[in-house]
Amino acid sequence: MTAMPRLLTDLHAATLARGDAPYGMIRDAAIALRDGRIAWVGPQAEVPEDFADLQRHPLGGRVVTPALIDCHTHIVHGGDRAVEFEMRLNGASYEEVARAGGGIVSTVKATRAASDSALLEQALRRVDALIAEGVTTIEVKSGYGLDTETELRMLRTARAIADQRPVRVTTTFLGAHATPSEYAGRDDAYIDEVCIPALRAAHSEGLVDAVDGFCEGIAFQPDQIARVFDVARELGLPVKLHAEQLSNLGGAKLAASYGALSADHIEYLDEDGVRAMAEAGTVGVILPGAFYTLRETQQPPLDLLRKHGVPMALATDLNPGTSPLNSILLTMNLGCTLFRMTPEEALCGVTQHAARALGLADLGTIAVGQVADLAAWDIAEPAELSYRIGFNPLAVRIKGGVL
Ligand code: DI6
Ligand code: FE
Repeated sequence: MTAMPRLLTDLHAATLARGDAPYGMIRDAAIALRDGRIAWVGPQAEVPEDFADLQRHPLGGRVVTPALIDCHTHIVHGGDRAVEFEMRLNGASYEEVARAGGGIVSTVKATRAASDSALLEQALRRVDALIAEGVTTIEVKSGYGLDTETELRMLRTARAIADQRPVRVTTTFLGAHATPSEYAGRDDAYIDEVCIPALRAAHSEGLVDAVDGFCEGIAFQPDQIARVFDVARELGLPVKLHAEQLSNLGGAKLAASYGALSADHIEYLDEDGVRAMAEAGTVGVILPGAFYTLRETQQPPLDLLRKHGVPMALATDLNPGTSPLNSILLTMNLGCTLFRMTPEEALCGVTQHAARALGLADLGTIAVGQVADLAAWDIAEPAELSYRIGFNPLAVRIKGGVL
């Protein structure tokens, strides 16, 4: 569908773009859309002559925000981990679960066994739930293949999502997610013989927008992540990192040294790491779904991130093991209730700062020249988006100026 020029009227615009009012709010506003971009935004009483004759589309006094962005997902994967969820609740230890074949390896097995069409079909159902909540951009990681063929299949599937649904997909190579069973005890060999060649193959097929890794005691050490990031830099690809989720290995500081787009999870981040992120312009991505699912206790240092002006994004981390969280709105509520983000920080976290975490400069705010990705909500105040638990007030979703 093409984007017809139009003037959205009778709305309140939470622009997230202007420093003065909270949310950058413009009450009784209008937004002019042209060629899929925002041509003008301001008080409806001040619509310029140029836009006065556009076809009007009244929004009934609703609050309009930038469309939502889920900047950290593992939405493409085979199988699920419901059985191990049940085993754990029946008292099984992580070791018993692992011995029974649970954990990341069980998702790797299911993903390798799944056909391309099955991977896509299962992903589309998860994508549809996010679309229903006003999401127009989704980041999708590989990382459950852990062999070249399956890593490529995962990334091709991610690209195929955007062909099947009105969403923008950015892809992230996460070969350094875990060491597959065939390389048990040989992490370095896996990095050199599989992860890095798979990255090169994926890049040569145009499948990679960014490179990620899991820097953790149960995954990869900083020096192993650095070997992958050196290749990303050689290929001209930006990096991001699962860092300080369960311990502090200095992952965020390592990521910042590569000018990373983001460091994600960061529950165990210290002030040294926060300073490094602030200097590098690295976004802190807050992932309450894994913290909630794992019943973690160490909270990310929001006070330090605020003190040093590190932008905070917020995302589902949708993955079958530690964050089977398929709702960006519930993610906002968890960010506020579990970590005490403010509702304005939460909304900014799934719009403007989520865009920054993906290196997308023309998304995430309502401002002239930005892509016309918008959401109109049946709410009186933006705080309602984080306040409600399990309620979806989306009224209108606009992607690229198309309602
Ligand atoms: N951190 C996590 O919590 C997930 N991956 C990661 O890097 C775990 C993924 C899984 O358990 O399937
Ligand atoms: Fe993740």
